[in-house]
Amino acid sequence: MRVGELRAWEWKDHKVILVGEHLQVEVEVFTEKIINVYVTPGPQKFFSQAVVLNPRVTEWRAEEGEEYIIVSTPCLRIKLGKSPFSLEFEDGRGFRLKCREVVWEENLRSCSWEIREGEHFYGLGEKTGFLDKRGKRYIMRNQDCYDAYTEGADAMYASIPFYIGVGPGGSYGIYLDNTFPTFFDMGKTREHLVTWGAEKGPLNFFFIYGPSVKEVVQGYTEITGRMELPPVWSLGYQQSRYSYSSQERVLEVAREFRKRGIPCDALYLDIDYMDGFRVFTFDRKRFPDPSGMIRQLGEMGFKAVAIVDPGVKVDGNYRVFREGLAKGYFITDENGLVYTGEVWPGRTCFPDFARAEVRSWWAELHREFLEMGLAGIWNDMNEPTVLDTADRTLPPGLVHNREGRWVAHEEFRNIYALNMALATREGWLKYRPQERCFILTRSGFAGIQRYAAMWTGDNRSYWEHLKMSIPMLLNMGLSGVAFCGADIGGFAEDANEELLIRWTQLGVFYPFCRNHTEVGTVDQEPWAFGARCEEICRRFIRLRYTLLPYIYNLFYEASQNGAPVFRPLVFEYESDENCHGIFDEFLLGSSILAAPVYEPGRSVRAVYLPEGKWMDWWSGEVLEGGKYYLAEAPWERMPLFVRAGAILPLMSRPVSYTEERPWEVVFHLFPGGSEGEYVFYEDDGCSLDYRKGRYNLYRLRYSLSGEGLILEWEKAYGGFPEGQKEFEVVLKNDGEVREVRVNGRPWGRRLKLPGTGDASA
Ligand code: MIG
Repeated sequence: MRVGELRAWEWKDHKVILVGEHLQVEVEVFTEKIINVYVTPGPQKFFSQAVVLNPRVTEWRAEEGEEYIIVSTPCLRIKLGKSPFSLEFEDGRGFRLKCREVVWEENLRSCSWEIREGEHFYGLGEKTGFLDKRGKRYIMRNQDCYDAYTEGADAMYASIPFYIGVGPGGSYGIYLDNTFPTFFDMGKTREHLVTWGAEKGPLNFFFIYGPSVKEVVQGYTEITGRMELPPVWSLGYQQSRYSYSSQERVLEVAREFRKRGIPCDALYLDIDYMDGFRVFTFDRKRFPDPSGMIRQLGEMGFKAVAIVDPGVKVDGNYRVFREGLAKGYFITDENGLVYTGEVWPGRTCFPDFARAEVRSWWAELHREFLEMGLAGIWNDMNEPTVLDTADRTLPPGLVHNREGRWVAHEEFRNIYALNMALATREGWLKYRPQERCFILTRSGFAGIQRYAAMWTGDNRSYWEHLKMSIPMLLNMGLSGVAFCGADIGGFAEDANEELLIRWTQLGVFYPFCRNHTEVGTVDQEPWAFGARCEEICRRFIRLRYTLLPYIYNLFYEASQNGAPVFRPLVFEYESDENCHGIFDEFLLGSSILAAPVYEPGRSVRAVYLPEGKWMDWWSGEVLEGGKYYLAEAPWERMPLFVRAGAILPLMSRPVSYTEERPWEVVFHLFPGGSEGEYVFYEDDGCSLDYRKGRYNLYRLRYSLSGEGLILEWEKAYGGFPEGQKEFEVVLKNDGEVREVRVNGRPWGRRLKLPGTGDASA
C-alpha cells in the first residue's frame, strides 16, 4: 500500500494530519529542526521508550497550495504532495531531501529516500565495517555475536536505528522509532536510494535537520536523551579478565598495579565470583569476604565493578528464582508457561523487564551489592542471549507484558537491555542516591546513553579487530553513545606484545578505557608481555590520566549537547572531502588528533591533518594542515597532534588513580590563529550536587597579534567553592605575553589565574 491521493487534511496543535487513500500520515513539528512523521493504516498505538523529547513551542505554519501542502518552520519547509502523496524536506538554501516511496504492507513498512550526489552516511550505532556506511545494508536485532564477530557481522549486541546523511546542502539525520527488528539499506540494493524499514511495528520516524553533523547529533540526542555526568573514576583506566578467580587474586592484581606505578581505577568481577552463576550471590569459598575485599581495594584506590546477567538459575533453593517464579516475574510463552533457556548456570529464567514491578524487584535485588560498596554494575548477556538456540536469541512465541499490554518478544527484544539498565538504575537511585551511577552494558537501543556506558562485546585479539574498533566506536559516538569502548587487547584468543602495545595506545583514547580478556587466554595485563610492553603501556596509561581534565570536560560537553568524546574527523571538518572516509584517525574532542597504528610491523604511517596548524605532541613541531604526512611511529609512539589554537586542561602531576588527591589542572595553550577560547567545567566528580549548581565554569580566552598575547580569564559561573584554588597557564610557544586580564581587570603578566581561592575573581 502507498498513501495514494490525499483526501483530507487538518492542522491542530503541533500536527498536520493527512488522510490519504490508503494510509494516514501525521507530521508533527517537535522543534524547528525536528519533524516527526508517523504513517499508519488506521488507529494503532505503539509506544517508544527511546524518545524523551516533547514537542516544543515553535513558530510554524501549514498552507495549502495547488499541488502541495507546505509545512514551514523558521529553518525548514516540508512539501507534502497531494496527488499522489509525496514528501520532501528543504531549507531554501540548497538542502533538499526527497522521499521516493512510503510502503505499508502486512510484512513490510518502509521508506526510500534519494541519495544526494556525493552523499556519505554515518551512525547506525554498533556496526562493523568502515566509517562511511554508503553501499552497506544492516539489520538491527540485538544478538550475541561471539562466533559472528568478524568484519562481516551484521546484527550485533545493540541496535540504534539512526543515521546521518552528509551531502551537498547540508547534513540531516533520520531516527526510526521502531523497536522491532529493522533494516537499513544505504544504497546497496538500489544504488541511488536509501531504504529502511521493518516487517512489523510502526512506521514512525524523526527527520533531524542539521545543517551540520554537530547539529544533527545534538538534535538526535535531544530526541533520545543525553548521558549524565559519569563518576570520574569511570574515566580512568580499568582492568578486567574473565575471571579473576578469587578475592586474593583480585587484590594481588590491584597491588601489582600500584607496585608497578601503572595508574588504574577499577577492577572487574566477571561471572566466576558468583555461587554457581546465581546472580546476586558470591561464591563464599573463593570470595569469603566481598565487603572486606572492596574495602581493601578502596584503600588502594580501586573500585570494584561486578557483572550481573539477566538469567536467573532454575533452582528451588535459590531465593531469587523462588521469588521470581512465585510472583510470576519471568518471561513466559503465550500460554503463560515460564520459559527456560540454557546459559552459564544451566536452565535459566529471564525477568520480564517490560513490567514496572519486575524492574522494582530487580532494583531491590541490588541492595546488598550496592550497600557493600560495589562501584558499578556490568550488564552482560542482556540481548538477551541463550546458548541453546541456533542464533542464541530467545525462540519465537514468548511474550512480555508492557504496561498491561501483551507484546511479542520480537517487539521488546531490542529494548530488553534498555529496560534492564532502567531497573539497575532504579536500584542505584534507591541505595546510592547521592552518587553518580555507573552501569556498563553490552546490549542497548537508542537512548541507552541515558543510563549506561556501552562496550562492544566479544572482539578478538586480532589486528583486524583493533582496527575495526575505531570506526565502530566513532559511529557509536555519532549515534548518541558518547561513553563507549572496546576491550583493549581483544577479548577472545591470545594477545601478544606488539598487539597489546598498539591497542593500549589506541585504547587510552577510548571514552571507556578497559582491558579485558576471555577465560583461557594468556594474561593481558599491561605487564603480561615483559618490560618493554609494560613501560610503553604505563606511559600511555599515564598519558590518559594527564588528559583526564580535558576528557572529563568532553564528557561534560556530551552531557550538555550529545557531542561524542571520540570523534571522526568529519564531525569537525565536514566540508573537507578528505575527511569523509577517514576511519583510522580520530579526534579526542576538537583539539587532539590521533593516528593509531593498527597493523603489526609498522613504524611509520600516513596521517592526514585537516585545515589549520597542528603541533606534533611528541616533537612540538608545527605542521600545516590540509595535507598528508608520514609520521614516525615506533612502538613507543602513536602519532598524536594538537590543534593550534587549542587550550587543554591537563593534570599537572601523575596520579595513580583519579581520586588520589584533588586534581591540579594546568592550562596548556597552543596558540594558533588570532584567537581561541576554552570553557572549563569543574565539580566534585562523584556526587549529584552539580545538579543543584555545585560546579564552576571558567572561560579562558586568548588573542594573538604582532605585539604579543593577551589572555582573559573569567569566572562564568561559580557554585563550587571547594574547586581548585588557582590555575596555572603554560604557553606552548615562545611568544611574548603582553597582558593578562582577569574578569576584565589588569592582572599584569602573571600566569597564575585565580580559581576559588580568590574572592575577587
Ligand atoms: O562469553 O561473563 O561479552 O565480556 O567476560 C561469556 C563472561 C559471557 C560475555 C562478555 C564478556 C564476559 C563473558 N560474557
